[in-house]
Amino acid sequence: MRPPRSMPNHAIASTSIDEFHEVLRTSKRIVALCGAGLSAASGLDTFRGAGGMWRNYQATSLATPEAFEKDPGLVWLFYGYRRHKALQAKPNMGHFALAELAKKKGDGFMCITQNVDGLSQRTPHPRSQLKLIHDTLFDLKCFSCDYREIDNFNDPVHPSLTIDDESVTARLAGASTNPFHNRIAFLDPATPQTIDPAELPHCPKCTHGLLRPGVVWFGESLPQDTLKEIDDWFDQDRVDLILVIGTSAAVYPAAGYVQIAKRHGARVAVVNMDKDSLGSASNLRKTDFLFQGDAAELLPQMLGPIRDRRKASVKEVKFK
Ligand code: BV8
Repeated sequence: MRPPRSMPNHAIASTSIDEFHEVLRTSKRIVALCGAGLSAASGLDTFRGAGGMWRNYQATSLATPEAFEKDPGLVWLFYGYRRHKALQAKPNMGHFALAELAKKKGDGFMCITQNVDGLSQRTPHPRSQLKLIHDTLFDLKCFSCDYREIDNFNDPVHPSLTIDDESVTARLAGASTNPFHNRIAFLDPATPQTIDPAELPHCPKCTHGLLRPGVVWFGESLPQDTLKEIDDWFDQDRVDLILVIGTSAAVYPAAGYVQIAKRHGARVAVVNMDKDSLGSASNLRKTDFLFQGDAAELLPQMLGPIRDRRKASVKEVKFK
């Protein structure tokens, strides 16, 4: 009997870890799609809920080229804060469990991450099996020319961008405590810029362009070489399982990989604190799985059978 339309879409998905282990054991090709929830246990904000706000600014409204055009200093303070937090943070057992799965499965596993925090890279996760589709906080690029600097872990990234509470609060003294007012003020050309752009880091190549965080902003295209690597992996053969981990799966094209995996024959296994807003991972089938809870706790249990405990290392990989 088909469940009535109103029935929540996950009601029929399995929550049995034993059934999942059976599927895991027999799966040759597995893909993971990860979001901010994977790094939540490492103390990093997510984009939804409280985490979605930075100092009364909507995080997503600062993650756009228009915002940088309008007030590069404000956007840099936002990214300076996130770089600092990410550098202070440590990969959690969820990141390490995925690294072990990657080592065990070799080319049979690909991890697509929307996260720009660099935590997966700080585990022994084979780099060729880790796809950074929104790039990273730790690359810098020129807003005007094609200059790109990789692996810049300076904190602060520039003397003008000290992110201690005091100086940021001083810099943002003019901002309202009401996010709505800030959005309006943001659109108002008369609103003064937070930091004089002359003070901000400039491109060493073209000298006039401002350096910007090397992440993919809304409205910007994703790294084509990475997208091609992902498509090539999908086109090699059927896919048995997609792990949808700590993501609201609402930002595209990333969220589209759930459907692509299902079209390649994959079962879906969702790992999320929240069982309702699952975005493109909604409409779970009875052959799919839903594990509600903290990814850092659930992933080691879920991937236990695959992980070779003797060799399982949780040794963090230091920055270069
Ligand atoms: C583009 C980097 C075109 C920067 C990011 C199709 C339909 C509709 C819209 C579009 C479409 N195609 C394109 C669009 C527009 C747009 C888009 O998708 N908009 C959305 C809002 C509708 N997409 C774009 O603009 C993309 N570019 O399309 O360009 C183009 C093409 C050619 C040429 C020119 C242009 C670019 C999108 C990338 C933007 N950059 N990040 C930065 O980080 O600052 S997106 C950013 O937001 C993240 O990377 C991520 O993708 C997204 C946030 O989602 P999550 O990571 O899932 O985080 P969230 O907080 O939402 O959810 C956390 C989840 O974890 C929750 O479910 C929570 O319950 C759970 N959770 C919390 N704690 C835990 C947990 N789970 C487990 N354990 C826990 N402990």
